Amino acid sequence: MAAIDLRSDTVTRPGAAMRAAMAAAAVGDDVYGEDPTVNALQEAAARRVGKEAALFVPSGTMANQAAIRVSTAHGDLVLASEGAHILRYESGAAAAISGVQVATIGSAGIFTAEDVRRALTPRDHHHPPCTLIAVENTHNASGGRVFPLEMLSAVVAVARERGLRLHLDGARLFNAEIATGIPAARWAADFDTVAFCLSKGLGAPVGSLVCGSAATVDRLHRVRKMLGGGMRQAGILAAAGLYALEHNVARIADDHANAARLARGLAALDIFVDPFPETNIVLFSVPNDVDFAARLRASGVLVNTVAPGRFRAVTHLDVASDAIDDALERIRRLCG
Ligand code: TLP
Repeated sequence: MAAIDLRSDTVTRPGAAMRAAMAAAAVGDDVYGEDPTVNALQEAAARRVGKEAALFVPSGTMANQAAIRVSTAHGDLVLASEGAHILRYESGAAAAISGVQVATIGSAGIFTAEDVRRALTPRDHHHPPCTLIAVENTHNASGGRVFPLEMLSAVVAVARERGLRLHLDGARLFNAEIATGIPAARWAADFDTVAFCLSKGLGAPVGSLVCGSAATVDRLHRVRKMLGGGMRQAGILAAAGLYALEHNVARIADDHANAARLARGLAALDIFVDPFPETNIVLFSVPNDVDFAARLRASGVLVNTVAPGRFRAVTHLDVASDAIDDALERIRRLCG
């Protein structure tokens, strides 16, 4: 019985065509800036999100943390969403690497301009200066929610008024593009730094891009080196990323359809799904059953526990709609 792995969209394995692109990649030493495939990926990524330049880094965490590092000074305040990945799941890096204090605002992954205004510190010596707002779109911990564009524009207006910088954790930026029809470049337009991952919905094995002005990317480059993220013949990995950007964006619509299919199927089994997924992440609850994920694993369906009795299932390139039906059947047998 093959396992159906819904723990994350990070679990995908490169298929034959992606592996062929990797095998054929022209490479060089990227620390010297001489890897033609890395350079091509960086140019393609910058174009795709409408920025001057981009930098290839090993992970979404490094992309976010390098961005925070270049936009803040030690002792600054960063505003982010409730449940923000940069705060919750990056091993304390914002404090450890940038020495910043992160305060969360709003609820369920989104916040208003008013939330920002209320959180802004007075300019006196008691308070940390607020220098950066971080937006996560789509928002992982709130079930792949899309940050509404109008709300974002109002947040951007406050940031401009107060001279704050803006970072977009767009680990799943292309999920937002596909869910809304609003291009990634429009979502990214007002941000000083934009991170997106190749190794989630796009199905590449490794890597993220962090994008911005040429001057910002130059500073990011130094931070990447400092963090040990300078890679050598990384074109082998970049080739997978180029392949993913070309072939795996439009198909994200299938992941969203599968997430909706899973959510409907769970609801039909009287399992509480909340919120209904906007993209590829399904959050559901089986109250008083803390062992549900372990029992489900024994029947060959893998999900993550996000809180006691609350679970996350993520759809991706390696699960087709019949695997969703199969997972639902295994869950039905477990619950029945
Ligand atoms: N998220 C992972 C886990 O860390 C929770 C997952 O399985 O969803 N930003 C966001 C919004 C993310 O969801 C993630 C990864 C990252 C950044 C970090 O990316 P990596 O894992 O490449 O460092």
